[in-house]
Amino acid sequence: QTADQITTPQHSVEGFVQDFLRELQFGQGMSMSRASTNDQYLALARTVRTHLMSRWLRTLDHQRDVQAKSVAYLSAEFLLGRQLGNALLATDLEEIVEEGLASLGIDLQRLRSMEKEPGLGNGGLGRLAACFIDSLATMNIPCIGYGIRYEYGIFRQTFVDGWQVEKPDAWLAQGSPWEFPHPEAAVTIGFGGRTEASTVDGRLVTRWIPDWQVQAVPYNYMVPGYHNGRVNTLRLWSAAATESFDLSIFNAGDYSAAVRAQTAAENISKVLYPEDSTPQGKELRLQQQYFFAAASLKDFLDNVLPEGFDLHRLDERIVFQLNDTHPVIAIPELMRILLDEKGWDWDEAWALTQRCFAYTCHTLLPEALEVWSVELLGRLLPRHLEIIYRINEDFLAEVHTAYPDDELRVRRMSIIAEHPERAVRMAYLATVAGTKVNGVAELHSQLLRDKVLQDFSEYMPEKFTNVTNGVTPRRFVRLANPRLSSLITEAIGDGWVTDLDRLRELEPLAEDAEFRRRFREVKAANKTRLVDLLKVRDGIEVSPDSMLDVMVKRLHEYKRQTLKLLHVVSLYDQVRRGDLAASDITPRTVTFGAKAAPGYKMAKQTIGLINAVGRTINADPVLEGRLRIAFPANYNVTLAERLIPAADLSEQISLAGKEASGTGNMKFALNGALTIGTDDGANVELRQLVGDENFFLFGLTEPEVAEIVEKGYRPTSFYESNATLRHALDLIASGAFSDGDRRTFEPIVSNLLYEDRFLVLADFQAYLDAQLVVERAYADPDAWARSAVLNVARSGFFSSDRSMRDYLDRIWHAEAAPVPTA
Ligand code: 26Y
Repeated sequence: QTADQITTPQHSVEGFVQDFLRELQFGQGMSMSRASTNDQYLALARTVRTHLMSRWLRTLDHQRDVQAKSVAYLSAEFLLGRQLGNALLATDLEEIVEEGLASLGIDLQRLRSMEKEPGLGNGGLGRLAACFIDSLATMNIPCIGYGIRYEYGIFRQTFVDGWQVEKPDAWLAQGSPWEFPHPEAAVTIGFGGRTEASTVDGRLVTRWIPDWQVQAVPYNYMVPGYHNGRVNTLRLWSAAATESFDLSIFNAGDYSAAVRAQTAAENISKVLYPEDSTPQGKELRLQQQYFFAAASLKDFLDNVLPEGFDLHRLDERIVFQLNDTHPVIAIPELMRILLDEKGWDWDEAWALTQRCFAYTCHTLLPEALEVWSVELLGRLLPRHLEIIYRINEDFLAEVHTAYPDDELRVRRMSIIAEHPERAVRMAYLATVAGTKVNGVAELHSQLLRDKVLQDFSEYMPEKFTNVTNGVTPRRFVRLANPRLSSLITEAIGDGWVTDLDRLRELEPLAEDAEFRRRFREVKAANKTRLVDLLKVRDGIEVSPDSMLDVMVKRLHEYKRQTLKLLHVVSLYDQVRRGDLAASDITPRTVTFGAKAAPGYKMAKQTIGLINAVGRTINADPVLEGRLRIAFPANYNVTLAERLIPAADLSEQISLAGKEASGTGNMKFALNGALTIGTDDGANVELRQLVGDENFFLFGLTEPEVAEIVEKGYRPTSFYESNATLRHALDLIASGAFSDGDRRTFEPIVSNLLYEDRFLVLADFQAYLDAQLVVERAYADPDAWARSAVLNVARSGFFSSDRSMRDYLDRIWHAEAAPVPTA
């Protein structure tokens, strides 16, 4: 059957109601009277997805016919967020569904709230991958996303006495209507064992004989373009035991052992690792990485490419984009396939491999650069280790030729580190093997070139480039902020949804008093919506009349949540001392959202401290209506979509030179919050775009930080010379927030006093000063609204559509392939 024969469901209220009832009865097996809300949600999801199905099949047919170059986005994380809203938007079904359900007495919003978001990512990197595949679909670029279908995504955060307690995220438990399993298309992935060299027809051939195997079962997800008839595919792999493996043990009569083997195999895709900056070299993580990298390559070569395709031209059909180092093991895997399975010689295989991969780096922290011990890699993937050694040998010989008198440099550039143990530096491997290496914001790319990968950028400068991150305007403006979207559309039409630069057309309206009034109305309504949600979701009482000051992101020392907290503590302390009248404080609700990696002690302490300070301040009648802390648990994409549109002030206060880009910063600006921020990551570009007068800049610059650190930073000197700071820190140390127990938060206080790796104390005064500027600005709501409108109008650059354009021009060289509509 061809796609043309597929009947598309009707795009009408009556048609929808019929389809929905049919799904409920024949799909879900439920009558209207007996159906639970979850049954209704599942039936709705299945009804909506049928609207995408014909587009999906047509996209696949079209791909086969035109054979355009595709992008394979390899990522260990895809932090998708809820699917229903996005599917409704892509198919233009929002109004029809709302009306149809209402006619049945069902509230669409209620069904939407049933959906558990797939939390298959930690934070920025995973969410970026989700934004990118959304943009590629919308721009009609053939793309396939490859990743892992974790049975448990990022943990669900709860607070017990203010301390973080992690709960498993059983996101699949209530049914998962957005995925399509294909067990018949499973591929087998080997691990362990040994290699065997032999001579065939006078040629040396090597074979890898793994000693255990697992099945990789693909689960397909639809990635709909916005109103364009394209639906790309996201293929996530799930691990299962191989039948033969089970059977051999079963035949030996040990049934229990067979079941245990199955469990061991399934462990590979069981859970997302919740660490996002200190790789621990865990064997299971390396298994996950090879599992999905190898399955994805095999899938593309065997199933996506047409039969008989000449692999020498592989780079004309695909580019594998490596989202950080997590999929980098795909590089030696492609070499292994070409050498050992296809019988190519080394130079031929290496030349092709070097044309097929590109690498994106997302960090600057040295401790976040992934290395795998030679011992572990050799044990799990012996053939790959041999290949990596050979790549390194050839590469170092080349470097030696280029710098014959610089043995030190040659050693520095080795893909194999010698200390503290022999280990493979995955970022170096990716740099050597890829066509391009990119950072994720201008400053970050510059620092990559000048610091992290300096030797490499000197040796092969042409490989290095920048692509500043972006976010999808579909989810983060159109869906998350319907009121602002309507206001914008009314003013300039709806073209901005796929061409975000057009927000520029709003600039003159910043001078229009009526527009500013309506803009403020939108913000106020969004705040009310958030206040209602926080009450129901978390039992938190927030005043809609205060400044909503928001810091949401993973909890990390370099992001400096403690700096924000010291600001709050110092306001509280000044009021307590009588140095500041509570009535002189601009009413604010300081809102945090942050998960800490479960093994990251300092981060978990900080969560405890935020909640402890919140408990004290929120209970203090003197500060009532003036200063509040709100810390809803379990910050995720769904909460972000509610929080960001309501925010007045966006906190982007990382130590300069540490935040590679940030993407929350972009979402806030696009939703009309003003930013208080350091000169770091994409903040730099944001400030240049919106203008100094519409951005609250503070703090040391990256070169200043480097100089202070070079000279020897002494945090106590700031403590000693700044009374406000001293009082705030002393108050925490005194046990004021821990029932008088001085030990509770001692680790945080001593860390700040005696180490302070991220110069919180050095930037403290500058931050307080900047917050005073914020207060003065907020005192004039109309002027604030003018700045906020200008932030929206000038942030169109941060659309992930623009990021995709940059990747296409600078790295991928693929083109749009519009899918013909039926
Ligand atoms: C290896 C393992 C421990 C690991 C797992 C996840 C290492 C890193 C990560 C995730 C990193 C991440 O999310 N980085 C963020 O990427 C964003 C998208 O480029 C940036 O905006 C942000 O600055 C960066 O911290």
